[in-house]
Amino acid sequence: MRFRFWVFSATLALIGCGQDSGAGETASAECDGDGIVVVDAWTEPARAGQAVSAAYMTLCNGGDTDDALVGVSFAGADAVEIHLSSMEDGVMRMTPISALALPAGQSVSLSPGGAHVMLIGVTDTISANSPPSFTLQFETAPDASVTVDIRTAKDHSGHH
Ligand SMILES: [Cu+2]
Repeated sequence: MRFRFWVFSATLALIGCGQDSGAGETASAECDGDGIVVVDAWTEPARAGQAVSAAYMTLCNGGDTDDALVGVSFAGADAVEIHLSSMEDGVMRMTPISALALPAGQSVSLSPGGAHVMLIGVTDTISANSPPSFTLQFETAPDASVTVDIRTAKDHSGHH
């Protein structure tokens, strides 16, 4: 079991490792919209049986009241968590968070090296032929369904 745990940790480190800039920070910018709009949702291809994968997106809260992303559900993984990456003493760490703040009039980006949606125990193959559909749960706004694009992040190579 020690060995299995090590493999799992190494995979987490690889996935959590993205661009160095912006680690631990959540980029935000002003935005307009009607309620919460999800744009640019993407994930990498993943095999059924893969230990972990991650998904990213930008959430614009165009409403007048602060909200928060409090959960993500996806039928093709054993568990889905919202994680925050941070750099501590040169080591990238990921911390599960129960809510990601979405201030009114701001867009918040989940991106490699920062906040991300962690897919734990992938059970359905994720590919361009079968793009995943997530349901996002918010503190106040109604649930939103989002279809996620498949991309390959080139910046993951060479970091291992
Ligand atoms: Cu993570």
